[in-house]
Amino acid sequence: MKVLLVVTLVVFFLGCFVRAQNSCNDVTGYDTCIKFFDGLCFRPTATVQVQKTCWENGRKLCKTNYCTGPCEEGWIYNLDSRVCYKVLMNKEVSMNWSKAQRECTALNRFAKLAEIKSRTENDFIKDLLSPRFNAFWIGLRDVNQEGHWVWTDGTAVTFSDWHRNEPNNAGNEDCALFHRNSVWWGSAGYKWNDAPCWYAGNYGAVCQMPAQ
Ligand code: MMA
Ligand code: CA
Repeated sequence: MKVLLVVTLVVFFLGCFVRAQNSCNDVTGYDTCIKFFDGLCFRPTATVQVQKTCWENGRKLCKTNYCTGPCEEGWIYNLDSRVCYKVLMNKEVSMNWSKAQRECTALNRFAKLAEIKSRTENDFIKDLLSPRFNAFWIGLRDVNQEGHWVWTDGTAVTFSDWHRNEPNNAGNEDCALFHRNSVWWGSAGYKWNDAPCWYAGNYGAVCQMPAQ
C-alpha cells in the first residue's frame, strides 16, 4: 500500500515536471532573457513564433521566445504595446518605402509600417531584426514638410531614436529606417536614419497591426 502511494506520487510529480517543461513558462535550457507573455503562453492558441538565439562576444547567451498571443498566425505579440509585429526580411528583391508600406497592407488590410511610440516598443522591434538586412523601413516620413517627422497615422514624433547627426536630409531624405551599419558610421546599432524614400538597398521593413 505504501509503495503504491509512493509510486503514485512520483508519477504525479514527474507528470507535472514534464508538463512544465513543455509550457512556455519554462526556463529550462534557456537563460534569463526569455521574454514571458504572462498568461498568454498558456493559452492553447498561443504558439511560440520565434526562438532567437542571442550572442555576446561569441558566447551563446540565451534564447528568446516570442509568442503569437492574440495576433494572427505569423505575427509576434508585444504585450506592452498590445500590438502585433511582423518583420519583412525574406525578400530577394529589396523594397523602397512605398513598396514596403504596400507589402505590409498586402498581409492584412489593417497592417502598416510600424509606428514606434516608445523606447519599449523600439527595443522590442530591434530584437526581431536580422543582421542579414542593413536597414528596415518604418512608418515615419517628413514628406510634407522638411524636418517635420510624422507617423503614417498622422501623429507627430514624440519618442525618437535617431542616430547621431541624423536626420540630416542628405540629398533629400524623407523616409525613416532602422540602420544597422553604414560605411560612414560603422555600426549604427539599428538607430534611426533618414534615407531617400525611393531607395531600395538591402532593406527590409517592420509591419504592425492590431491584436485580434
Ligand atoms: C549616407 C546615408 C545618409 C546618412 C549618411 C551619414 C552618405 O549618405 O545613409 O542617410 O545620413 O550616410 O553620413
Ligand atoms: Ca540620413
